[in-house]
Amino acid sequence: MDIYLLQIFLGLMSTLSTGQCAVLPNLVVTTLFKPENCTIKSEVHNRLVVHYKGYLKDFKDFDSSRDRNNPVSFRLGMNEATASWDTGLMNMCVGEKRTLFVPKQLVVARPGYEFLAPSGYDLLYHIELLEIDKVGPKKEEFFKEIDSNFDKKLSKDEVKFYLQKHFEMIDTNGNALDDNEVDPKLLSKRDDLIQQFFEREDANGDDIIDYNEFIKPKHNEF
Ligand SMILES: [Ca+2]
Ligand SMILES: [Ca+2]
Repeated sequence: MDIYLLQIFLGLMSTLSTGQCAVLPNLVVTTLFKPENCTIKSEVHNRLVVHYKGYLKDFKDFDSSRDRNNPVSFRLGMNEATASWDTGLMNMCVGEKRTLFVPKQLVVARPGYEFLAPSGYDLLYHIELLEIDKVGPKKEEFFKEIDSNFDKKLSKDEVKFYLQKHFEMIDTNGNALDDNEVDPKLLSKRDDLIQQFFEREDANGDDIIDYNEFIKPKHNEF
């Protein structure tokens, strides 16, 4: 990403809000493997990327991200995936493996994550933490700021509008402008910036950055 665009974007990101974690007394969390190097641990707000396998009571698996070769990403402690994951995957380090036993009365799947938690069954998950993205919540706020029609997709027009809005408030040195005067240097860069932004974030090249494309951690993240 263009460093200048990055500076603008980072500067506009909102501060973090506070997340809450429910206490689930009947959830049984067992650590199967803990790497020796375990200094960075998962906390509320972090975006986690995990592989999991979910089993019903009879040990028949109902779902597996490994079989699909497609890990699941969610924000910890933010009521995104399931209540049991919000609680059971705290203080975990990359490479660590846990099982979570979730009695059926605690099985709650959030919208968009229904595949993780069939209701009416006791569930057992085998989970491996692949990545911790500490900037996840900032990206979340940023996405919402650009997504003016709230459809969880960013169009080029929305990004253009967003940049335009902020170009009217800032000059090339990052100083505030008076009277909605737009710096022509910024305007001349706008289409290039949008192009670079889409090259980076629009993984499937359909000219729409959907929510999952955007929040998926990139290896050269910020
Ligand atoms: Ca949108
Ligand atoms: Ca796309």
